[in-house]
Amino acid sequence: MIYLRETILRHISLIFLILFGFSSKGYTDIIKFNQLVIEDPWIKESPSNHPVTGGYLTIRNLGKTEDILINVSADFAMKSEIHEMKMEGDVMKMRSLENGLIIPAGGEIHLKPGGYHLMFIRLKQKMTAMDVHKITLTFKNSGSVIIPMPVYKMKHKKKHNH
Ligand SMILES: [Cu+2]
Repeated sequence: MIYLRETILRHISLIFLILFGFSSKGYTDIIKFNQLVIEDPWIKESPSNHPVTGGYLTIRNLGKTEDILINVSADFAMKSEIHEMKMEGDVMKMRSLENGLIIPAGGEIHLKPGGYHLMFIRLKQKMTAMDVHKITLTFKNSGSVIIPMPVYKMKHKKKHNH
């Protein structure tokens, strides 16, 4: 009888461990969406009253046809855009990609600091490290997907454990 109770307790604590293991993270950093795989999304922490910040992620296209990221929206910003960095003379400038960002068939695009990025403009709230925000990405062929994006500090280096 005692043995049985211990076994049950052990099972219950194992279940708690599993639940806690999942809920302590609260989000996943790999999102499969149709033929696309979205990895390591994150938003850069913003200092107080800073009006803008960047969002970063990797988008892989496992399909045989290209797709285009045509829109991004976030309820914590008045406006969200897809940006590229470009040298103009010897000055690095960023500009909005009005026609979207092509994700080539079988290819992958990295949105990262200093390169392509999501731009969240006129923030309605401070982006605080470890908060998780939901944003909507819209692709021309695959449609819209809502993804969780955790906030990290500028120099955050994501460790891969997969
Ligand atoms: Cu930008």
